[in-house]
Amino acid sequence: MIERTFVMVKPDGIGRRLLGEVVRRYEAKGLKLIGLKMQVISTALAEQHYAEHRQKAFYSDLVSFITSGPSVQMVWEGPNAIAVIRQLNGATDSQQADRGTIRGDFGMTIRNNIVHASDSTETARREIGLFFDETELMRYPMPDDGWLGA
Ligand code: FUP
Repeated sequence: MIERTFVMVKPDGIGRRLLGEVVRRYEAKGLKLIGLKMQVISTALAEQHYAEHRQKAFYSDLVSFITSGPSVQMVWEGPNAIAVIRQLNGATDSQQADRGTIRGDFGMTIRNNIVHASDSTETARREIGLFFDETELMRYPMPDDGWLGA
């Protein structure tokens, strides 16, 4: 199934000049970029984004970190894009993540793990809606749309 998923390159990823590397890996895989913006996200937006973690001990540090500098928000589309991008990103804890994944190759800690991506279709819909208007998502053909089933 062709899915959309939400990705954020976090302030550590931007600060370490890894935006291009992340985008390159998703493009090389064959995924399609349909939305992109850069902002310092507000505390209110960060709290909404991470609402499921409100009760966790790491929550306030997580909100401080994600609002500490510019981050890049993106929407990517492709066959099973949600699972495919989470595979490319690797395990949440960078120190456990497999080599060859973004977090395994570049992440330093569980918090400083370079990138966020949605973990289900429901989360993807919610997160895309938090950061993008439908009019900001591009519809355009790719040469391989036909044989990918798009
Ligand atoms: P993920 O879906 O891989 O982004 O991971 P989670 O939803 O479990 O966690 C969200 C973010 O909280 C992670 F990206 C990093 C941060 N985190 C911590 O800082 N400490 C923890 O113990 C667990 C997660």
